[in-house]
Amino acid sequence: MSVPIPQPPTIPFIGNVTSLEKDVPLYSFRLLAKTYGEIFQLDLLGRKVVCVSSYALVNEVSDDSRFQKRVTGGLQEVRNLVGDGLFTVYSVCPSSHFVLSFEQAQPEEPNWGIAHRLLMPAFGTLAVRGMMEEMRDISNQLLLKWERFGPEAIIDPSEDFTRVALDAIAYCSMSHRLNSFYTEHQPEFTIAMANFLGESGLRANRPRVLQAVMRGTTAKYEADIKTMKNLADQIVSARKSHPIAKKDLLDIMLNSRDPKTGQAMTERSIAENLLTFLIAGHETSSGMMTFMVYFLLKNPETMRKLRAQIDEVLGDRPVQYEDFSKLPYLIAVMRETLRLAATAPMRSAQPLEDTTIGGGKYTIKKETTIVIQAWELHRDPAIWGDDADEFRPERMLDGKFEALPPNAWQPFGFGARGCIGRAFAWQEVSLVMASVIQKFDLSLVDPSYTLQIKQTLTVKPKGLYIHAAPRAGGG
Ligand code: MNH
Repeated sequence: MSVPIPQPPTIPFIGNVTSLEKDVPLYSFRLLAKTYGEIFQLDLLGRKVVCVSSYALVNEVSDDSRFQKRVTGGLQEVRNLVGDGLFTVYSVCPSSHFVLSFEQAQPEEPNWGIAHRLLMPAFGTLAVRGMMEEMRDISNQLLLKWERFGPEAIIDPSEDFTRVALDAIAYCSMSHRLNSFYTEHQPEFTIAMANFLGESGLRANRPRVLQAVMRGTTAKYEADIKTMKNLADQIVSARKSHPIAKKDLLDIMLNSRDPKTGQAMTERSIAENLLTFLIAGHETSSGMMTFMVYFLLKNPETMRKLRAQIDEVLGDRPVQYEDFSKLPYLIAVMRETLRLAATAPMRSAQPLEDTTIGGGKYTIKKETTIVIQAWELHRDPAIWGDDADEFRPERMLDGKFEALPPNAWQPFGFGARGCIGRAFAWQEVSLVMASVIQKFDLSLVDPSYTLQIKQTLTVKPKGLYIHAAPRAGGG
């Protein structure tokens, strides 16, 4: 028997938009989940959105044969910059009504298939392993900066991790140095990207009439897009006129042919995917490292255990790829960080046909947006128990992580449209965080700091400042 999906009271014309906090929609989504339970729906300026947050429902919609990624809201606005790049490409052509089989249900905009097939191996574990020394080059810039600034300096870890993440992606994937550590303020490109992502999120929930009169904001938005496109075009054309020996991602995109169709990627698609990596690959990783610092500083016993393992395995030599498998506690801390603070807090899906979920309880029409709330999923007591809100890396150790039911831990999304940069992010965060903890005693500038969130397309701690004191003995 089908039952209605709960919905908060609506206001004429604008529906539930006022239910969402403008700066941190995540707070509102979480509150609504607490109030209405595992499923509720919202009317956002005529867009109908169904939010699911329990393990049972999320597990059910994590099924590529029935549901596909939906590009909507802020993500749809990001298309203003990266069009049908990997991250923002539409799954089903909006006009298509003929999705008949699983094979045909694969993402349909052709540029997804071509880019996906060319880039999957290039982002695989083995290829990423080959980027270790380039990542270290960037990571060392952070270590050197903190060392030279000394123990009194007030550090904004989110800014410096953003420098690391952006520079690492640019250097590893396109052999381009952004050199973010050599400017006092973030480089023009970084600022343009941050503004662009913030504004993309805001535009998604702004009524058309209001958007139309906000000329200054729109002009700024367009200028930021231009700044970023110019850099991408520059990188591509510089490479075309000066090829290099290295087979980096840019080289693969320029010179390979899709094994399935024999097609090459167009120059536009290459530029869009370069920008896609920069977008998809920096906020999520830098937010993850910032949350990790926050959790470690709030849980000194965890920090002590992690430090002890790092000291035991590494002593004072630089971490190597082979060490990662000997640092299970580091891995557990990383998993637990992404459980409690998935930096991509929501993803959207849509059913391919009118359907029901929850054992026939809830009817969901084809092309309805389903929002999957990772923060709630990752706290479902049915999976995580009564201490689900506690930061406890031990729950990820000794085979417990491997024994989790499918889709219980889903910070990297799901299925065909899941994260392509997972191995890259994992290696980068392992390298940077192992090195930081090996070399510095971290502390909060304000010991009474409590977590606040800054939300753009992703989330990260806001107003977190730390000291980083080089460890006695040189570390
Ligand atoms: Mn990443 C897709 C999370 C690091 C490039 N990424 C996704 C999705 C999630 C995600 C969730 C699915 C989004 C959706 O369903 O709409 N990604 C992360 C997290 C980290 C991360 C939590 C780090 C921590 N991602 C990276 C890095 C890169 C990257 C690093 C690039 C080097 N991610 C992508 C791309 C996609 C994606 C590209 C889109 C893949 C596709 O749709 O085919």
